[in-house]
Amino acid sequence: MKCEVFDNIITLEEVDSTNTYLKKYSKNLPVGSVVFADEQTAGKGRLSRKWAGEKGKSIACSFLIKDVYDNTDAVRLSFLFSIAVKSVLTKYISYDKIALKWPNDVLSSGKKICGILSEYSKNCVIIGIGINVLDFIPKCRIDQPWTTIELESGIRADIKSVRQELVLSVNSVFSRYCTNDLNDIPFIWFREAEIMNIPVTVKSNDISHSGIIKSIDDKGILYFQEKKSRELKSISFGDITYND
Ligand code: BT5
Repeated sequence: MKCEVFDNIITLEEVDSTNTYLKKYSKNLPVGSVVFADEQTAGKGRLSRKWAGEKGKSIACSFLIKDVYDNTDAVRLSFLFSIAVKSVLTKYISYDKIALKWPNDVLSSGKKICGILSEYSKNCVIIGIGINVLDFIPKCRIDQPWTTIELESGIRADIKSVRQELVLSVNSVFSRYCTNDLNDIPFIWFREAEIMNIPVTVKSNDISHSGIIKSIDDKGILYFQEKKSRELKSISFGDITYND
């Protein structure tokens, strides 16, 4: 893959989902394309979950990365984007409130403030980012604690400025960490997340385990020591909750 600079910025008033838009048009769009939408009518999360937002109150965008021939790179790249989001959020919210949650959420005060959806399609990786900026009333139920930049900081941030800060931050993180070998990225993320030895509940395939986080591997698989058996187990998809 080419480690591109994101400089082809498309802005839409309304779209079903910015990820779906890029999937549809990836062939004709140049390297370095990003699409922002004021409103999504069918914003989506992982596993067909819904992503909520309200017109003009949040960041809803997707970044297109072309010429990717290993679908594991989709996971690795999504880690880079969460590092870039963290850096934007710390302009508004104090650093110690922000946490990176495996695989691709960003939390503030333990509540979800950003979700990242990475998809691999036709040798492209599409990274969708939703950030709650201003307070809003969700149209669909959000079945977990969530928050906004406004709630966390008292700042009514300007959406256009946050968009610009995000693109700058992504470009800066890419130029720092995105080399031809992306294998190191999960380890960089793990250090940045500071989650070594943190108690966690892991849910995958409707099975829950309690344990302590121990490590990550170059594919982004997370390893934890299960509390009961003390065995080292891994999770490659699913959800975790930090229990501190
Ligand atoms: C994610 O999925 O967190 C990925 C969300 C990605 C959204 C962006 S917006 C731009 C781009 N276009 C899209 O269509 N999607 C991307 P997941 O880990 O599966 O989490 C989904 C869960 O988050 C839902 O089931 C809710 O519990 C919760 N949720 C939904 N909307 C939320 C919001 N605005 N803030 C916080 N949590 C939310």
